[in-house]
Amino acid sequence: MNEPLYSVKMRASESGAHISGAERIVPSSAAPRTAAALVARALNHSKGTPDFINVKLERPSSIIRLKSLPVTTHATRTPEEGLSLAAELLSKDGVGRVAEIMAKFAETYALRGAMLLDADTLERLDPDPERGVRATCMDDADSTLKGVPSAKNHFAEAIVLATKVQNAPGVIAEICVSDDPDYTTGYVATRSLGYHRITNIKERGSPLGGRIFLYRGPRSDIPETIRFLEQQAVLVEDVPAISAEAATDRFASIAEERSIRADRGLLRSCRTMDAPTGPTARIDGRDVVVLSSNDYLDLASDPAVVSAAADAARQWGAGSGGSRLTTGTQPPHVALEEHLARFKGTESALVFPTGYMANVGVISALARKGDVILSDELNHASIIDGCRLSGADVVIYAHNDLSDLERRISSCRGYRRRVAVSDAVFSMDGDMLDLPRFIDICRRHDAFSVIDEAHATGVIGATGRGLSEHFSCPHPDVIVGTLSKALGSTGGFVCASRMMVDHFINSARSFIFSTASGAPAMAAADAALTVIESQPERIAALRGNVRFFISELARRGIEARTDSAIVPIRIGDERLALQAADELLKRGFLIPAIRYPTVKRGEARLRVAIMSSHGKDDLARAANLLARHLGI
Ligand code: WAQ
Ligand code: MG
Repeated sequence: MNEPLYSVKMRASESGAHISGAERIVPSSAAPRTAAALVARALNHSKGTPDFINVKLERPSSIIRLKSLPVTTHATRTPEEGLSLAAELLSKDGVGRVAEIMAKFAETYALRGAMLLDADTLERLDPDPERGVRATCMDDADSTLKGVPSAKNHFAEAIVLATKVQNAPGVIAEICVSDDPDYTTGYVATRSLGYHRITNIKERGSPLGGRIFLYRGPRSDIPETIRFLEQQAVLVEDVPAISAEAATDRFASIAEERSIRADRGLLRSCRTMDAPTGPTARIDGRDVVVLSSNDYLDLASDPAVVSAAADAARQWGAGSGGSRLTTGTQPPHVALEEHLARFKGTESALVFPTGYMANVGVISALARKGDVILSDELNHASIIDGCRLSGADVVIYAHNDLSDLERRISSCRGYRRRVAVSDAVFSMDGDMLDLPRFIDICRRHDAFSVIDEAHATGVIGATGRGLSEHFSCPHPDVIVGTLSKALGSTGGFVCASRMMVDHFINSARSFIFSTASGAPAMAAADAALTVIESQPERIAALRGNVRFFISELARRGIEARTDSAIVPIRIGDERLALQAADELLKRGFLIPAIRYPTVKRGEARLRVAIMSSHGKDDLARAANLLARHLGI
């Protein structure tokens, strides 16, 4: 390939102050995207928002290729230790007056470039004492393959610079300290010793950094040395791989992620609720109507449920003290599992510490490499994570589009196992799976059918038993569910045949390697099931409230639909959704904004969750505020 190479340089500043600079040498075909990537880097810099970005492309008249200096890393614990190692390395390579050279370092802090020092007389040789000498026009020869990193990779840039500098005529050594406050790694490079990284060479938090190039040779050669440093294009070959993590300032890169999230309206934090959360709660000392709880039937603080938990704590203790397969199984675990199986109408049930772990455990126990999982594009994150963990091929089908599932499953023949998995009720849209058709497709294509009834248990079906009750249809092969929503407790579960449950006991790693839930959580869920069985009117009340709220919205021109107790109100823009949620909270209604990555980018929404115990007046007021705030 004889494509011409171009040097692409970017420099960004704000009010004249330098923010970001970078350069690459790339084949002409890669030049446009390289320029774009460098501009993106400048625009997302943690140091500020540039008001000036200069991008310059040049075709160098000659390019030389140099082999990378060999790299050695020294882990030092303190800056003193780091600096004395640097001095030791320099003197080992025949540099005298090391202490005086190190003292000169203070004068480098103000420079944008490096100080060029006569190694013996310590005279400054760089022509511009305000700026110092800058090494430019260089790149890693493989950089087009590696792409342009979005965050500065200190090592990748420094090894290229150091290699060029040690090949400049007359230069015998370099010492470098980064000016990034959080990057404490510096280096000493010499032609014979190579590149020595020193992991702690300055105090964390200090913005003082600089470079000294040491020169030994005739004065008459200095102009050529400076020309070489500033103008000669250089590609460095065989740069050793150092993990991006080890070479990127790890704290600065975390701060950068945070600022990008904040810019996009995607920053999150935990909010403390000051009172038990039911249909109402207290936040920052103020009473609010909660329209975001998954405690659909208001069982988390039901007296029967609470006293069952308290009794169990007294009898069995707060924690189980062990995995279910060692010493963690207590009578309340067994009783709850029997009750769950009876309630759902399956042979057997198994409890997991959380619903997330139930999905991850079940899916990774059903499928592995050589298998295929078909997964709805809007399935919950715990299903997605289970798919990833399994190692199986994953085929995503269009949301709730069972024709698409059927098309895709038809072409999944060569696999050992096929597994189709879907939420029963989709947590962010509130719509429901067509279970009879799902099961039919799975049977015809010899696939395991798995559904997650997290938002269906206690909500769907006349007595809250879920989708099979609603559709009067058989069960799928595996039902996953949670104790943490309508059952008012905490934990997850699986309902299936004895054979399948036994398989999960033996192979679901999130079950095997977790400490069992405590007896109080088990007894609470058990008592909640009893309440649901004896008071089906709670489910009727929940359904009545959902219908009422939807009609209140409709009366005010907001079209919303749901098959469950989740009512999404679409906004789109993340920041607008956040503003709406803030506004509603100020007026006493807690309705959270749901944003990426929970939903797709640009599909932010307010997500209302209805409870059986909400008052009609509160629901009507919420609908009113929504209509007013959304400007309808
Ligand atoms: N030419 C000469 N001097 C320069 C240049 C250049 N192109 N760029 C920066 N300097 C000077 C300037 O005074 C800076 O304040 C100082 O060097 C430090 O620059 O993990 O990040 O870009 O092995 O902060 C070394 C360790 C990281 C890497 C060096 O330098 C590793 C670093 P920074
Ligand atoms: Mg820097």
